[in-house]
Amino acid sequence: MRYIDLRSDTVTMPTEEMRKAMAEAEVGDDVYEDDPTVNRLQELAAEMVGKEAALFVPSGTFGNQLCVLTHTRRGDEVILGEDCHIVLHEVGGAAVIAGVQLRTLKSNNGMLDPADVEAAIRPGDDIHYPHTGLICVENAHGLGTAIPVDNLQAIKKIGEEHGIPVHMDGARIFNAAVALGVDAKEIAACADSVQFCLSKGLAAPVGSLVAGTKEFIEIARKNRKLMGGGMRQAGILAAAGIIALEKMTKRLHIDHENAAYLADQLSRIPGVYVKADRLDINMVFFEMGPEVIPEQKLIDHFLKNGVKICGIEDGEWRFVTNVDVTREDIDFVLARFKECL
Ligand code: TLP
Repeated sequence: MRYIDLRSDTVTMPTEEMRKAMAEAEVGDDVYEDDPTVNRLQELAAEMVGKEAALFVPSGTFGNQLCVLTHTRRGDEVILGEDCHIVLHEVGGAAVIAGVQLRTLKSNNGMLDPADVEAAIRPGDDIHYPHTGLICVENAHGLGTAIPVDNLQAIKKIGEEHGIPVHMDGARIFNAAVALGVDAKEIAACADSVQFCLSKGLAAPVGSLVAGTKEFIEIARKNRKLMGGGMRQAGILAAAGIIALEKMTKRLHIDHENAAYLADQLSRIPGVYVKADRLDINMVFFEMGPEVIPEQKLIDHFLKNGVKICGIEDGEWRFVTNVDVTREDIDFVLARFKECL
């Protein structure tokens, strides 16, 4: 049975072209740096975000944690937003893997105030303080927003002034680029390292990239091995990733348009409160009390009709559009939603 899956953009299936490229991929042992397809993916990835080098890693979580580990020393403090993926959805990995503590800041729909970032940097002259080792930003933000480049530039400048590197969780950097109308390079230039995913809206089955200077990537390569992420004949996966970067980045605007359409239609339903200020990418967030439709009733009704959604998180529903969801699918979803009222 075909499902319309709005749980995330991680649920997309590889395209026919990807499956063919995977079957035919030339491969080698990537731990020896011998896999020509991985090498090609890494070169393309570095070029697309304007960095010297890139490294293929198993997932976005892996890429973020690898960068935290590579930038910091045990006991360091990392400054980042309280609602970012590294804090909320990475199982506390930064404490386990890098042994760092997270100093969370309030965000405005994902955007940090540069003044707050600067104020959170620990002075170096007090024996009690941890060392501030890293600042992390996220773009596009998981709250559904694209963070403006000037905000990121201001944070990068503060990092430079204090000798603190900036890592960007750019899981959806190409969505952010579309939303902001800029090249992904411009966004990535606001960070020393960037992680971005092939397996979100870009439809590749597995994988993320970490990009930065050659020197940073060489240290990250060793740390990737330490973390168990040396992947041998990974060209099978990289082949899909190349198509993800070359082709699928060009169609993300369709997912954004579909999300805007879905949001507009949902907002017309009494009792549904769409988060209109967080509609920059392919995500629609809304609140709806149980008196309108109880949570489990909506989930069950959708599932019975071939639509998958996640339950409420932090008081909000999230519907995510992706390459496998058409405009007709959205009309179908809206019709099922209304009949559930
Ligand atoms: N996000 C997933 C869930 O983990 C919440 C989703 O469905 O949105 N950074 C950001 C901003 C992300 O949204 C995600 C995945 C990751 C990192 C982690 O990527 P993976 O799932 O590849 O580890």
